[in-house]
Amino acid sequence: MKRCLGYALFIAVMLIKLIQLHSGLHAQNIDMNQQDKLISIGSLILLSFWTLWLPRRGQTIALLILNVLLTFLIYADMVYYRYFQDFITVPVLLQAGQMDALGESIFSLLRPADITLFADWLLFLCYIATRSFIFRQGEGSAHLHTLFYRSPVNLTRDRSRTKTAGFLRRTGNGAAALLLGSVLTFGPIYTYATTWARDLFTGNWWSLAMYNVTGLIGFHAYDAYQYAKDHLGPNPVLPQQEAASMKLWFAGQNAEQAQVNDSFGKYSGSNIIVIQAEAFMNFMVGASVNGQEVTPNLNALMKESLYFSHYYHQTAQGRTSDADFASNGSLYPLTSGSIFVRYPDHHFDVLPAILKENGYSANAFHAYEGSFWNRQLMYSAMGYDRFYTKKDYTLNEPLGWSLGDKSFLRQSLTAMEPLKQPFYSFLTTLSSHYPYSLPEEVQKLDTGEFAGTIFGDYLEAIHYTDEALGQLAEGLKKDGLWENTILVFYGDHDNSIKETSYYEQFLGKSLTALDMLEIMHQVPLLVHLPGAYTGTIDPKPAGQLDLTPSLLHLLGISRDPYYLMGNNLFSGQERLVTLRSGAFANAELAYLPGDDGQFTSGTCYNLDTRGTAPVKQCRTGFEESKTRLKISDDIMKYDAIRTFKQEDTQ
Ligand code: GP9
Ligand code: MN
Repeated sequence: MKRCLGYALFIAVMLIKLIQLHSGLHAQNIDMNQQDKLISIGSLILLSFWTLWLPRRGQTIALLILNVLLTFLIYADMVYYRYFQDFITVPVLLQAGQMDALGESIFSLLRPADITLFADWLLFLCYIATRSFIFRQGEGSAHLHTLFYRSPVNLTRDRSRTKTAGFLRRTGNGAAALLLGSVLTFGPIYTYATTWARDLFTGNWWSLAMYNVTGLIGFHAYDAYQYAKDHLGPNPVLPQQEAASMKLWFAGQNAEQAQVNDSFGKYSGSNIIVIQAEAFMNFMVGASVNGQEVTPNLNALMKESLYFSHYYHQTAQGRTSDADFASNGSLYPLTSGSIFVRYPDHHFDVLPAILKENGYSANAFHAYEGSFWNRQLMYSAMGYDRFYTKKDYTLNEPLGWSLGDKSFLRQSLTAMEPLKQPFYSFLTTLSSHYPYSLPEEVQKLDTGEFAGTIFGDYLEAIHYTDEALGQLAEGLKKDGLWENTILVFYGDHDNSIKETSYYEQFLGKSLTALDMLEIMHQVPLLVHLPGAYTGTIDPKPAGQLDLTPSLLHLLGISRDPYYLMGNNLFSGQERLVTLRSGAFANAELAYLPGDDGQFTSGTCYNLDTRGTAPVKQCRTGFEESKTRLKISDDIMKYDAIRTFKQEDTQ
């Protein structure tokens, strides 16, 4: 009886912790429903039923160990979710070296109230302390070790039982628990998987949607299973029919997007400098705080450049590396982990390699550890001649994680000067990384009402990076590179500051879900072209996948031999921009998926009225978005571009 009570206590305590995690997920407005709770109880039983087969002491120890491990997992997920709005997966764990580098960032994600997650440990320690005190006082026959060892009373009783009876009872209890756990877990999951979550186990487009079906333990079990399936068996083979329809899709996209118009090849032979700026969002471009422009240099450059005012970042768990891959490889990121880490050995058509085939030199610049996001390996696979990492820079302006952007861009420019022209240079900035706290002597923006908040710090960090951009433009002019270089500047992803109130306060208006979708997903894209150019704003939706096809167009390089999914921003064709979550925007509509990923639970918006539209109007965009995400996922899974290329050269 005591054994069962202890076991029930373990399940109850762990359930409370899972509920605590659930209530901290911003994406969830609702409490766990009854079925979700049953799944959680069931999966806790499945995780621990075997402890009932152990003798009492063994069971106590096993439950304590399970409690510690599971509590750590829940807490790690909780903290990780606060930053990434996602759960830790096996590929993320394989990037665990990066967690060290997050250092201060991780610390700022911890909350005092988190201690409640460990309350049972504290109670347990108090219990131990009290027992040992009583023991020291010599009062009572209880020995501290009776917690783990059979009491003399039990020993006497056990002796009177046959070993077989005890064994049979334990076996029966464990088996009953296994059965109960399976029913509680798989019953409701089966109901979900055969109704609203029908596509989830085939598409797996979003960790949160999966979690909503399986609960946290199920999510991790499924993720581990997926990882093992991906990596522990023979290489998966792409079915012929699927390969043919993928190739057909690419042929159609190439035919539609490869328009030989006036701008095709207009800047052929130009150098290209692409700056991917950390967490540089679009909402504050052109805006002021306390009468001071946040991005005065970008605003000035816009007057003589092409600026895409509705440019979407298309990143997922791989954050900076996803932005890099979407922009250079024109494919979607993975639902889980980073392509840089999971598939550096796969074949992709990427901008540096394509430009190298066309006589360019190609170099990557990032003043940080070369191993972060597996760049060292991935950049050499992408065809860069050289990757300039932290060790190639003089750390004369230490800031945040590494070198300040001003010095980073200055030193990178110096390194570019002797390069063989035309060159392609890809630069990734870092100073405006979360949590955005710059030392006072660097702060130049009076953020007024935002001073002392993370949002104020963010504006300050962006203002600094903007100044670095201005200085780089000046440097390029001095060097004489300005006139034969296409300068591209875009943001990698959002700033992870989710509180709508900051944006409402900053923009001075209340914001809808559509406004927030745009704010959190739009980053600026500025393209400065050689020669005189009057500033132009392109307000149609565009996204990071479109960068490589568009640059190839300007250089007059045909996209036909390559497998690139993005739009050509100079084709004059309609554009569909799909995000990893399945959200999309085209010229008229935007679609925001619901938590379960089902079409009808999403919201369709009319971009003219900015109100909601009947969801069926978004059906076509939804289906095409799903097709694109699946093609991209299949390319990753089957290393399909390698096969396509082999077939193409036969
Ligand atoms: C570090 C930098 C930051 O090298 O790219 O990555 P993020 O945390 O934004 O993905
Ligand atoms: Mn980043």
